[in-house]
Amino acid sequence: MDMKMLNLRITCILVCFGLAACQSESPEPVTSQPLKPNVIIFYVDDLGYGDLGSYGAEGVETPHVDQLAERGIRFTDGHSPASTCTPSRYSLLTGELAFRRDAQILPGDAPLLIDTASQTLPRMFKRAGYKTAVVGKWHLGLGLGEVNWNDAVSPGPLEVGFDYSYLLPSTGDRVPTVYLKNHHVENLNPSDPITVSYKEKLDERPTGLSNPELLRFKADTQHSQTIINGVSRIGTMSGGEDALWVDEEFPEVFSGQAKKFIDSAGDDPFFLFFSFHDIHVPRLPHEQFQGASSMGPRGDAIAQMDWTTGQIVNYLKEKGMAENTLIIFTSDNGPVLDDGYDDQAEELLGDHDPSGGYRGGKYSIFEAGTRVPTIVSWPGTINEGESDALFSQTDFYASLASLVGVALQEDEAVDSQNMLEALLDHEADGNTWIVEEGFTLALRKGDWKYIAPLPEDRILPDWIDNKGVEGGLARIPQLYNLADDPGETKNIAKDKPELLEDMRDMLRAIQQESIRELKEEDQMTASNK
Ligand code: NG6
Ligand code: CA
Repeated sequence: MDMKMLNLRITCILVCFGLAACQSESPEPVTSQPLKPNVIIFYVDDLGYGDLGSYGAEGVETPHVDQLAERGIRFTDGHSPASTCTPSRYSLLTGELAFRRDAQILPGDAPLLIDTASQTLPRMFKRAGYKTAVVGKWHLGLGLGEVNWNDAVSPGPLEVGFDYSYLLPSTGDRVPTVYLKNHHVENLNPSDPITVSYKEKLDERPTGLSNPELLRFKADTQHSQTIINGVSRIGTMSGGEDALWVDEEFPEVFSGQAKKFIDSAGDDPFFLFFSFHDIHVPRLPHEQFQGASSMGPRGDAIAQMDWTTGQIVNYLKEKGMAENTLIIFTSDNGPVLDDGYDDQAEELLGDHDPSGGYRGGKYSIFEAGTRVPTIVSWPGTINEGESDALFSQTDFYASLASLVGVALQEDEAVDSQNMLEALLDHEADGNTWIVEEGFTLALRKGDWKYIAPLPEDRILPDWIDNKGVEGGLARIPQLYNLADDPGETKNIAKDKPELLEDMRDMLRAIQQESIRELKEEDQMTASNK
């Protein structure tokens, strides 16, 4: 397609259908025939800004993902909502900032965090006629508390808008280490029921503390409970022998599930939330990827993640669906090396910089906590290239609603801004400001970044200081200019009292009111002038 035709197509998507993103009373689509491409969100776990070939990685190659970047938009200022998993996933799927729900890293026995009565990203897609599925890591809680894993586990993804789910219920390092298919544990033998406890030790299986000689690698105390597949995990579990997953099989199992779901959608458009376990700990790549990088298991897990992406993207190509599928590829938070297991991530790093030149990483309020690789690909439709547009994954909800012609309800995705133009055109502007979260909040406005002091009453997990990551937390306000100081080394709060006050007030206002309300007030003030 020549450039003129391409621009015309993007303009038509934005003008003809994008109007729908304005909120309305009606939950129904307000346009007659918006484009309805399939949408896949590839959500990698803990992938840092510098962890892909196309973002400067050393020591590992990522050809499949790099190809998406080549035939798409490669963003340099795209952000996960938070620097840990649960709050990021919560904001992505609800369009609401996670601090409003006080969403923190959830234990493996936590109840479902998302309100089943609320609108969600998959529900929005269903209103547009999509089939929806989540495959992979969930970590948003399941059930109502005290889950009985031998019975139907509910509420979960099916109760918040997914038609199909095939889950790793919490994280790879937390029990239960079983797959949950819709409401039920896969391959469960009823005569060998599962019990899970995060409080007491269930003595059927050895733990890392009692039997360290059985471990493939050493772990910290929190990760030293039940041993499964030679690796100790957080929490204890007994029973369920036939249902236990084998970590090395994740790529085959999850990519297989994704393909099955794609087939099952038939002629309907689909939304697939493909949520990787990679490159979270424990990093146990399949034999095929062992040694694929020069960085040991962490690098090999990146290679495995790349292969898995390729499996699904190539499948779309084989089925002639590539040009009708919008792919978003990104990560839930920044990178971490030692996250509880002695897998040599630090020792074998070489020249690789997982944070890609930014400061901090997972758990951090500095940029590398949330600035993550972000790629959008939709061959033949979008204006490909590199984009420095600022935006947050919280904005995907309103943007995608706009794309598929769904009008948002008044209380739906209240912090999500329609950034569709930026997602489709590398020359378009991004958001004026975004919120970042990492145990405290930060506000980005252009190149300015204000980090709020750590609240007095905030209790941090006691392991946080041992991660080798700079948290960026302080009891005093911080202000940085990322244009001159991308590494956030010079706190200029004292030199810019007025700007500091403006940004502090803005962030406080966001804590009181939703971003949508604030933007509407802004527009009203502007139109009254
Ligand atoms: C922490 C775990 C860490 C990881 C993290 C969740 C300890 C000491 N650390 O509690 O290993 O599991 O939770 O990571 O237990 S996330 O990417 O899902 O947010
Ligand atoms: Ca994560």
